[in-house]
Amino acid sequence: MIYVRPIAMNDPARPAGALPLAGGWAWFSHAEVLERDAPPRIVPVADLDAETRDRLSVQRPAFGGLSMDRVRIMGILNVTPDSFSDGGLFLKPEAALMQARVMAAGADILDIGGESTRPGAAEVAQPEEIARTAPVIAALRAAGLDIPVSIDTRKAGVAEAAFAAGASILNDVTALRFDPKMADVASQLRAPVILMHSIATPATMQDDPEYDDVLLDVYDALSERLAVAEAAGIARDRLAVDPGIGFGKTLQHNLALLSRLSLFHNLGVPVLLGASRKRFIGTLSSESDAQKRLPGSLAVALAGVAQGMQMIRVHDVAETRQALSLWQASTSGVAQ
Ligand code: HH2
Repeated sequence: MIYVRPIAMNDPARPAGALPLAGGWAWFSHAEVLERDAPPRIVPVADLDAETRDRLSVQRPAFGGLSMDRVRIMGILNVTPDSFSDGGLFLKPEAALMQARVMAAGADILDIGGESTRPGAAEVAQPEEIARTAPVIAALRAAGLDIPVSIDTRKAGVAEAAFAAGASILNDVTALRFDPKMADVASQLRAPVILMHSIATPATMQDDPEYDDVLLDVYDALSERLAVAEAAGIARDRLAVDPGIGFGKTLQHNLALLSRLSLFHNLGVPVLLGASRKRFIGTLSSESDAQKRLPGSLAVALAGVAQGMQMIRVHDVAETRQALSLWQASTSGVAQ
């Protein structure tokens, strides 16, 4: 089997014959062809078959009502006592609502979670997770905030309660693996779903994770989860994928994924990148305090945008918005 990775470019000068990358801001004139047992090759787009060229270049359908022709910022709001960087800050509903208002000013989506999935985190009982998340979603709707809300959960009951309260996107860090009811519930809710790659559970995922080839293994796993979701009745145009940075991955695994993220466009759906404040940023910058990892987080987010990531999940919404608009202006030569 071969894997075709478009080589993403952002230069204002496009050679004739170059194709738009997933209908977005980047383009590609060459692709890297990867195989498990052969060295990579670089080929011009003219050498790709028509189906592959189409899949890599057509604009993705709108996801959760948001067009995918520009980068969408997902703001993280963890209503938990123990999330790795904002744990305990927004556990009180008033604090969560205030943070939601601040984030809604710059974010395209608010991602609300009631269970930390940081490495080593323990599972939260479903009633407790519902009690943390659903009232906050209801409160922000009651306050007139109409920003799309995604519920970050691996439990079907939490997803149902969140949708009843006003959420409209499901973000499952186990790609529908954890709760046997999740695929059916997502299908019944007609939810747009983000399928994130992870292995095992947060409690054990960092116990020496191993892959044959992390990039290709994660790609195959996401391809399989897309098929499972479709078989459960969730249409392809309601699905997005995420390589799951830090979820069952070493530093080297994370970097191997980040440097070749554009491969995931071959799955034909929008791709989300979540790297904000994560441990590998602390490791590479010698910064143990997660709240001081903004510069590294911005650098990784922009590197993802350069590879055509349609959605980026971040803690620092206003700062990311500023970095993104300057990146866009200075790569395109046009004030946005
Ligand atoms: N990362 C976290 C949680 N949910 N969802 C997606 N789609 N992608 C991610 O990379 C992702 C995610 C972990 O980060 P955070 O929510 O900040 O921490 P915690 O799990 O400790 O609450």
